[in-house]
Amino acid sequence: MTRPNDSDDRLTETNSPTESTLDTDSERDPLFARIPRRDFMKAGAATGAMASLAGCTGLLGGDESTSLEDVKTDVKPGDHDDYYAFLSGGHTGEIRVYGLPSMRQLMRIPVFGRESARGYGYDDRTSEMLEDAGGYSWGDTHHPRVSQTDNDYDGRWAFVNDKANGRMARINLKYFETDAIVDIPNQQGTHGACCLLPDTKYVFGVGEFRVPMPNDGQDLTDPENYTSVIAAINPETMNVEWEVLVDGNMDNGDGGKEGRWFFTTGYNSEHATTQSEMSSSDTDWVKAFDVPAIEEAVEAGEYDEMNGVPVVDGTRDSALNEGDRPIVRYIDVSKSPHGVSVTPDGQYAIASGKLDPTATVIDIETLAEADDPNESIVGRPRLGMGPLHTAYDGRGHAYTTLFIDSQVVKWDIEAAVEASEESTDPVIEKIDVHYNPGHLIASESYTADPQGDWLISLNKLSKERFLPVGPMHPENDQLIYIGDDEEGMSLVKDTPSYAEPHDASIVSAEKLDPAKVYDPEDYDEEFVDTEDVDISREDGRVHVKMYSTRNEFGFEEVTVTEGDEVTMTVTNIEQTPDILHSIAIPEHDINMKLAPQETREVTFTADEPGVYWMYCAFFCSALHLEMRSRLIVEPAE
Ligand code: RUQ
Ligand code: CUA
Repeated sequence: MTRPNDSDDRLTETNSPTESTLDTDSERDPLFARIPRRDFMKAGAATGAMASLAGCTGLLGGDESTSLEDVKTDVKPGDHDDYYAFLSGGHTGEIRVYGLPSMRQLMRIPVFGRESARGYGYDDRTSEMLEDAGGYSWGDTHHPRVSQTDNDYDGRWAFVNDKANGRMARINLKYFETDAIVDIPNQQGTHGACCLLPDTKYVFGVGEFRVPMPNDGQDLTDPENYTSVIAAINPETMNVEWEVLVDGNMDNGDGGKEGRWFFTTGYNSEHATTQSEMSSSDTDWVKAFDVPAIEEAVEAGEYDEMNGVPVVDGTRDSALNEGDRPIVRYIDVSKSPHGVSVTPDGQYAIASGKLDPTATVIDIETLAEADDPNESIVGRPRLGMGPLHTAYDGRGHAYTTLFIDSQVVKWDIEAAVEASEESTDPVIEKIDVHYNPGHLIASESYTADPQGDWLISLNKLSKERFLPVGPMHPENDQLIYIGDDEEGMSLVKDTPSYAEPHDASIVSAEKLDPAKVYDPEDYDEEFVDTEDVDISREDGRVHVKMYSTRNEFGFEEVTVTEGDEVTMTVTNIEQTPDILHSIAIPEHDINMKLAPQETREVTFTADEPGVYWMYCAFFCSALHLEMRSRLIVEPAE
């Protein structure tokens, strides 16, 4: 198999650090003058109308500044929150669902690891899914992104990456459960996860770790042969449609709003393998992927197939980057940028400096025409130490976490475009957070119409803010009110959290419509009603079909023979929401959650003769403890 860039000079050339081509102020001023000023208020007015239609006190119009006294900050017992927040769980491999503004944890959704309360990874369907996706027992979730249609949340799915094993998962928001995982070929360390908008045509997995391609034991020691790719995943099928090979590695990503551009930050333009070498150059890149141009290249067969995926060469010197429509534009930014996010109006991509105290504002409209993509850099405000990620309120402000300063800085985007480079003038205010924030997210910040009221700062350290619980401290997710431009940002709540939220998406409650019970049409397992109970035996295989309901299983006992392969198909026939059962089988490492109208199936070998009380692990009624069935395993003759 040939490498996509086999004959490419890139393999022998030394990638000397690109010189910074940031223009001087005087050179750039004429360009600044050419940039059309976008009216940020437009989006705000639309949101305001929507909020009043919804009659929801928690939703601000994007252009309205509202005092904290006039908004709901406490959610009374029995009342509902205004928003869902989907927080990643980092190396717990899960997603957590919070309500906002209460910051109550409503649910946990296991994604990359088994989880016993749900029986996720215990029944046949979910354990096969985890097995097919590589069979790892954990993952590292960072960036939960919710699907959109027309740049607004459509309630279908959430997606999240696995940085540890190069995977992407899909969560079905009808059931709030993981329904697909793709093990991304040719990619290690899938970091950014984000959608191509306006309609979530692709979910992009952004490859952080550079490895030889194929990573099969060859080219181990020559880092020049290491590569990293972005992967375009079809959200419906979760197939990887194509990948693009790049110089340097990649980190975070975000999609433009108009279906053309996709942005990633990256460090290691040096192609190094040690930390000191990776930060030796003064600049790295934001890469802007021209998606339609890439699609054309794929159509035209201009790729090499690698592990079943068309891989397009987007390295700087590739033929596809030489014509008048390069497929990847490399924009020079200060070294080791971290987050990149597109403004709600789709005009700018803003990359945070991390090692540099500035953010880089890239004008997206000019990117297509610019001979030198560096000409599209239209602002570089000085924000503070350790800028990592940026979120938006829809009123023209950006909010950036300052990891080293332990602050969130609020700044004016247009002022940053007008100001000279490294000016602090665009900074409006800073608020202390506790401590060392990584990501932050504002309500609906990833859409075209952020709500502009709440922001969560996902702080890596809590230090002494909570009761001590041993050497491992909780992290601290702080809720900040950003809806009042006169009074400024207000810290409203501290929320201890278990390791380790990296990013979140905040979605208005009315945009999701989760099911209360399962629809049997939505799964392949056979629904077992009271009249369908059955035990069939054939050649050492036993198939038990039974139901569960308050307070019984379809069989009071099930007798099998040592060595039998047993499949149990179990339906919860309840119609009543919130009445869950499970079937837990002691000493067989089995527990299957059964929500109302849900059927699950589990297959195991009955290899130890004895009596095992299969029981229901959800406290479902007064006779819950009595809800059990006896599994009798008779010794083989
Ligand atoms: S990256 S804060 Cu995935 Cu910033 Cu963690
Ligand atoms: Cu069913 Cu407890």
